[in-house]
Amino acid sequence: MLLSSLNPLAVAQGDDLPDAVRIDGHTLSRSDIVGGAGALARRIAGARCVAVLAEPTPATVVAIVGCLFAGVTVVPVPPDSGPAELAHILTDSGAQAWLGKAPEGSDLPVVPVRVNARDWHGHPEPHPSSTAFVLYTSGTTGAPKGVLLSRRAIAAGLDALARAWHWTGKDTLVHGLPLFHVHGLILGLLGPLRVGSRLVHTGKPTPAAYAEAGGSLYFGVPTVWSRIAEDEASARALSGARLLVSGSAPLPVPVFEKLTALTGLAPVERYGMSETMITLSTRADGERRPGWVGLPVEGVETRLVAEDGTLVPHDGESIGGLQVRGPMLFDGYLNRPDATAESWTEDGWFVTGDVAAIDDGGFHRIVGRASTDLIKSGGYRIGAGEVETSLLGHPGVKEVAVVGLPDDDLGQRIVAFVVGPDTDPDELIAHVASELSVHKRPREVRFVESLPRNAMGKVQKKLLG
Ligand code: MLC
Ligand code: AMP
Repeated sequence: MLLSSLNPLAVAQGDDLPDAVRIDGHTLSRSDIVGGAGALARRIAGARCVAVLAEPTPATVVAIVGCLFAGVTVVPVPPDSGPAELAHILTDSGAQAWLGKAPEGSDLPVVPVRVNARDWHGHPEPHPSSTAFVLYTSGTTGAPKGVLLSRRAIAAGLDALARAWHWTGKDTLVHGLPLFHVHGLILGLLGPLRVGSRLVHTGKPTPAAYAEAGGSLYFGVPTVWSRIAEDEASARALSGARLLVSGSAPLPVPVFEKLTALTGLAPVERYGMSETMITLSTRADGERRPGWVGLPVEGVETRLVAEDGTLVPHDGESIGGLQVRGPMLFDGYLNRPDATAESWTEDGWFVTGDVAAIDDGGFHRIVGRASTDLIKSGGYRIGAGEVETSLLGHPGVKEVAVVGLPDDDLGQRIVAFVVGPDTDPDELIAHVASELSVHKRPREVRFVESLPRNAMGKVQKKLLG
């Protein structure tokens, strides 16, 4: 049964489920999670905001649910954050402590998470408008921005997906995605806890681990599905599942087709953002069309707007900037009223920055990003500007342009075009890794005499490749 508020554990009200969550070789029952989180919630009650190093472990599950019980905002931190990124996330969010493990060198206090502690007292339900999470995500330039997600938005977003995918307590969800983004954390952890299904977290999303898990519902980014489609035995092992769901980046049509042929299941593709959760999806009981992401989920409205501000017709061909509104949208970027204001139209629509087409039946096709400066690699969103700033801090780099070039495995791979004396490319890649998280490293560095610029001096990234 779905709840109208965000009681994160609808399951707290049902029967116990001995294997509610399997993660990192451990099995947690519903009562393990409720009792452990309850004990933690008592200890942190009154705190405002804490950081959680989002490793896929039982401690992370208990920490996050404990915060939801206590009404404490969580900042999930990527475990591989480089020092510059980590310092920004902690300062910008104002996190008061680490809950559980802390990375080396951090001077914030640490509150231990005792997975085996138990407390069964209830907790007053925090206000639905309160901020459950600050999720850091890259913009085109500058440091990552903190996306404020309320309890209300998360509840609305998850309930809409449960309806679109017929997701119920009978399902076992399987995925191995990181627990610091909308996909792995909100959909992939809070989803099962709210819907009451089981979760098997595979640690890494490898084809073999997905094949072994025996689930009914699988989540993956396109890189994961493409690797599974290349591993026929693992793909065939998924044929007993109910739904294979892809999102976070475009699912290539050949991968859609190969997966369908091997598993007998046409994947469900859905579209979302950290700022909006999931707004478009094909349905468990509806058409699944390769290259298309389907219809708005419950409560969502969309429109396409041309550069001159006029509305674009829904003829399946004409393209425009995709704007959305709905109950699962974020409450703005933390400490960034400028960026928040820029992302909304005066009449209350969120400007996604993606370009799309809509057909006369309301089906949506995502054509790409309006800006070349947001790269999607392996489903991770990476701002070209952040990587360029890091590279410019290396003495061997005079000028640089970072772009995402097409890649069969990752969708896009990060390539840095560098003007400067020939330096060892690995040294430049290592320099980025010393400041930012692992997936922000360029895969390739190409040295060039100069960067293509227009008459205004702006680098023309579309000419690089
Ligand atoms: C990576 N490696 C590099 C490198 N980059 N080595 C040298 N130079 C570089 N530039 C290393 C990695 O550390 C790894 O090492 C090895 O190369 C393989 O890396 P990889 O090819 O990237 O594979 P992998 O690590 O397996 O990662 C692929 C992936 C991962 C698909 C598992 O990208 C992933 O988890 N993506 C999910 C992102 C996600 O959840 N996005 C959702 C955003 S929310 P080693 O030693 O570790 O093997 C959102 C909203 C929505 O978008 O709609 O959902
Ligand atoms: P993030 O903030 O990491 O959630 O990234 C959001 C971006 O991922 C969107 O703005 C899109 O560009 C992209 N995206 C997510 N899902 C899809 C999809 N199914 N097809 C194409 N792009 C997608």
